[in-house]
This record gives sequence, C-alpha cells and structure tokens, in this order.
Amino acid sequence: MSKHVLIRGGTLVTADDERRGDLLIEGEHIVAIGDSLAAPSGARVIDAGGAYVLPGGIDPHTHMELPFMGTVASEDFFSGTSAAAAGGTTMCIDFVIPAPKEPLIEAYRKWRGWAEKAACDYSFHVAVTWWDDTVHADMGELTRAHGVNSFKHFMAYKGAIMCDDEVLVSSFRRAGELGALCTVHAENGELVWALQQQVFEAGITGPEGHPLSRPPEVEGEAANRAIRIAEVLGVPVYLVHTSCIDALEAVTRARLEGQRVFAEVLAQHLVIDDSVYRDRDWDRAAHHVMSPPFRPKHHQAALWAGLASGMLQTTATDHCCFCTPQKRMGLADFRKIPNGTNGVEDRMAVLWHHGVRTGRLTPSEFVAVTSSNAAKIFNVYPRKGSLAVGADADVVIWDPNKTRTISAATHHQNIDVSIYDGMEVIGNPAVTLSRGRVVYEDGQLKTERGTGRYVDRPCHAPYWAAQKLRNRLAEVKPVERAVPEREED
Ligand code: URQ
Ligand code: ZN
Ligand code: ZN
Repeated sequence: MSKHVLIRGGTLVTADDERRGDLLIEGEHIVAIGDSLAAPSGARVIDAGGAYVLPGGIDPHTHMELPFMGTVASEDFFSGTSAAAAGGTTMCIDFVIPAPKEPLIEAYRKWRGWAEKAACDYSFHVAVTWWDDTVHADMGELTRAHGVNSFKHFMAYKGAIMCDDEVLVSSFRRAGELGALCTVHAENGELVWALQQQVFEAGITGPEGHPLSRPPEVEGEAANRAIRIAEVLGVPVYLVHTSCIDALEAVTRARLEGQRVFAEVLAQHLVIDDSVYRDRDWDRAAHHVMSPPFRPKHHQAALWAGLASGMLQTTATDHCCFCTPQKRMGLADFRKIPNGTNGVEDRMAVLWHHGVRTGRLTPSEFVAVTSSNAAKIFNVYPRKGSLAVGADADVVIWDPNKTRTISAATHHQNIDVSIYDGMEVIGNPAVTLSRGRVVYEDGQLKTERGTGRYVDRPCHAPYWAAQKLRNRLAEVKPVERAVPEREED
C-alpha cells in the first residue's frame, strides 16, 4: 500500500457542495484538497476524470451473522463488509441484539468478536430487549467505555426481542440521561401477532400472508407511540426503516413541531412494492419477506418526497440475508419465514440510478443521505462522512456512466437470490478506498480480513436530552395549600 494516493481531476462532492479538484491521501487520512496538487514521490495516482469523488457510504443498518428466527443470517462480517465496499459503502453500523435476560455487555463482547474479521470500518447500536438495574448500568458502561451512543428498541417480534412500553420508557429515560440516541423498529407487535393468527387461520399460509399481517397502520401506530414517548421524556428518537405514509406522517408532524426526530428509509422500500408477495414462485416471494414489508406502490412517492424534503435523513439496507433453504423454514407457515433481505452492495447504485439520474436528488443530497447525515446523527462527523482534511480517507470514485445489471450470480453478497435481481443501475463505484486502502477497483474486490476497525461513537452532550422535561418541571411550583387533617379510620 503506497503511503500516498492522489485522486486527480474528479468532481469532489460533499453534502454541501460540488467542485472540480484533486484529493491527496497520506496513510489513512485526507491531507489536502485543491487544484493541480503535486504527487509526492511514490504516490499512487488515480485519474478520476469524468467521475465523482464522494465520501464513502455509511450504512447505519446491517445485520451480519445475526442469530434470528431459529437460524443465522448467511452474511458474515467479512463477506458483508466486502460486499459493502464493492457497492461504495465504507462503514456499517450493525446491531448487538441480546437475547432477553442476556447481559448487554456480554452480548456486545460477543458481537465485537464476530466483527473482528470485518474488511471495512464498523460500529454497533445495542438493542435493549429487556429491563432491570443491570441493563441500566450496562447502558452507562457501553456509552462511557465502549463508544456506543445509540440504543435500539424493537416494538415488534413478540415473544422474541419485543419491548413493551415499560421497557421503552425506562430505556428512553436512561438514554436521555446519557445523551445517547434511541432508535426504534416501529411496528405494534401485539397487532402483528393477532393479525398473523387471523391471516393464517383464514388459510393464507404463503408469503402473501406477511404483508396482510403487518399493514401500514401497524407501523403508523408504533411510530406515533415511540415519538410521543420520546416527546414526553424529552429525548431524541430515530426511526429505522420507515416504510409507509402512516409512519412518515408521524415523523413529519413531530419535526414540524420542532421535536428532535430522525428517520431512516431503506433503498428497497423506495423502489420495490408489495406485488412481490403475489409472485407465483414461492422462493422469490419468500425472499422479499422482511419487516416492515414492501408496501403498495403509492407509498414510494411519499418516501422519495420525505427524502428530498429532509423529513427522512438517512438511507440504509437492513442487510439481513437468509438463503433459500433458510427461507423455506416457513414453507408451510409464512410466520416462520426468517425476516430479512439483502442489499448492502446495491444501496448506493439503486439510489443514484433512481434518485440522482431521475432528478429527485442532487449529487450533494445523495452524499447527505448515503453518508454525511448518518455520520452527523451518530456523531462520527467529520471523521466519517466528509472529504475534510484530517478525515479518514474513506472515499469512493463514482463512475456515473458505469452500468451494472444486478444479479445474485455476480454480486458479492453471500446470498443466492437478490431482491434486485435483473435491475439495471447506471452509476456505480469504480474505486473504493477504506482509510486510504484500495479495497475495490474495476470490479475486483481487494478486501482483507480484519482490516476494518471498530469506530467509537461518543454521546452527544446530555444537555441535549430531557432539557424540555426539566424546563417544564422547573416551571411548575408545587401548589401551596393547607393539607386537611386525615381522620383516623
Ligand atoms: O427487523 C429488523 O430490522 C431485523 C430483524 C431484520 N429483519 C427484517 O425483516 N427487517
Ligand atoms: Zn427492524
Ligand atoms: Zn434491522
């Protein structure tokens, strides 16, 4: 690996601007940006003429080797982060998901062990799936000593990892004290459970039963509830995989009222609709079983508008792969189909093709929603998500004319079927660099096991949280009144 890499003659795009220029990397960091930079001796010079030079993508939602629904996701941290690099993504934020009663710190250490093989940088949200004083303590330890600044809450998956309101309220309060961000999978798990029974007993056992048991209203209710709980407790909240108008409306109302609410949309929910569940090929339909499910087409326009208007700030993949034999665990009962889809390699190309080429997003907005916004919200900006001097040299040279037809036969993801099979995307990475190391170039993966590094994410200042509640309590003085005598019984 040459000490210096000079990326010459491209169009540098950040979330704020676009400009022609050169970018010089020394070791792991960007050291200069400017016109006609000189190449230090021995430097590797990459001609980026006609291409865009972007901050590496940040995917804030992946599940590598996740134990889930009686099996384990087929993509491991090496194959998954390698596929990410082939798609222009240089950092993944994955999830530590403790089983109920499993100490959070223990689960965290387990996932750290699994991730040591990663080929690009990564970090972890930690899920709160149960509550007692030890969870309260572990959340403190994780923020103080392990650089975890976001805690995930599943409002669905009853009987597995679902949180009830008691856990939500306890955990949100704790996160608020710590200055950590609460993230939420917003679907009402009780309603899903009830509808699953009803649909199954109605004789619908195939993948088409999945969306019927998780209608948009089920997501809308939970989204609104999580946002209201966060409002009352005065803590910021981030909704993962916002997939429908019902949830987007809850986000939009709260943001218009000035509440600190963030929301993520998945690339697949922007371009794939619920007709996939009517596919007569059982396997193809089952490969689209994820939660929240794909929605009727009219929801897509609202999600694109949410992205363009800033009501949705980040894009992700929820990359959670299960191969056909695993999906067939639910052959007789859609409720047993492991929930999850692929996409970590395709997110940026899908968003460029359907977002930038259609004029829905500018190149700078593309950078914001595929990289910078996630870096800012999860507090690793400008080290990550920028082209600033001093930043980690996570850079992707984006060829706007490079065409790819997505196929499981040629992709780098460890799954036998892609939800994007057959989709042609124009605009793809030519070269991806992870901390100055070329990890993908001209169709060739050059990743190495274990070169990825864990990224500490410090908490935002606690002042940020719960201030509103403190203000309100400060305003309220106890009522001065004569307390009547209590008659003995
Ligand atoms: O819900 C999630 O985010 C995980 C369990 C992945 N599966 C899914 O269907 N989204
Ligand atoms: Zn989820
Ligand atoms: Zn997920």
